[in-house]
Amino acid sequence: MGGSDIDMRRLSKAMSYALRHRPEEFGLSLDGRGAVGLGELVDALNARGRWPRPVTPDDVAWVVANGTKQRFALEDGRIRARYGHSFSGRVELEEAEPPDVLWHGTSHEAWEAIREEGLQPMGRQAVHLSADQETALAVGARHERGGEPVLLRVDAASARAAGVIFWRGNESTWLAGAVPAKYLERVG
Ligand code: HQG
Repeated sequence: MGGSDIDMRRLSKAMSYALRHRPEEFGLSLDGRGAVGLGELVDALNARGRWPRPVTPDDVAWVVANGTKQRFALEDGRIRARYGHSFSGRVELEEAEPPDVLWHGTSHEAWEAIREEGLQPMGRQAVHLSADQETALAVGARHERGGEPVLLRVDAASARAAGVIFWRGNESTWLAGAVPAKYLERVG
């Protein structure tokens, strides 16, 4: 990513770590939506990491705008992760109506549990679903090294009608509460 002297992939990972997983390690106190002032994040990144030169607000804004996925939102000088949170305090997201069908890619091993228990948030605050099959397969492939992932079709419309809450992550990512197995169909 980018032609900068700062490795933008490394910067993106540090931003994810600070905004999704360990804000306290960076001395950050996120608001209810998981947002923090851009300047505060920049100061924290500089205080906690070794960089070839100080990270600037423009570097962080570059990652927000040009990262491979829309992982972050920067609005009115405040930045937050759009999905992926794992810290214990709950992030308030805006509930949204999902498309009727969503997808989830996973490993064969996880599928053995999912077919019984349904999709659980596991280490994160929400279950992560994909808007299209291609994205789901890419997400699943991370868990199924060297093999074809398992592809699940999620009957989001019925799950929502039954009370499962959905939130928008980014263009290709939806978040949900636990999804019972009856709304899942293995298609690959
Ligand atoms: C599985 C990436 C056993 C689930 C991606 C998944 C995504 C169960 C794993 C985002 C289970 C959790 C999140 C159950 C679910 N028993 N295993 N009952 N229910 N699982 O990494 O969805 O690049 O926390 O199938 O693009 O893989 O970081 O979630 O395999 O959007 O921006 O437990 O992370 O985005 O794994 O990926 P993860 P995920 P970034």
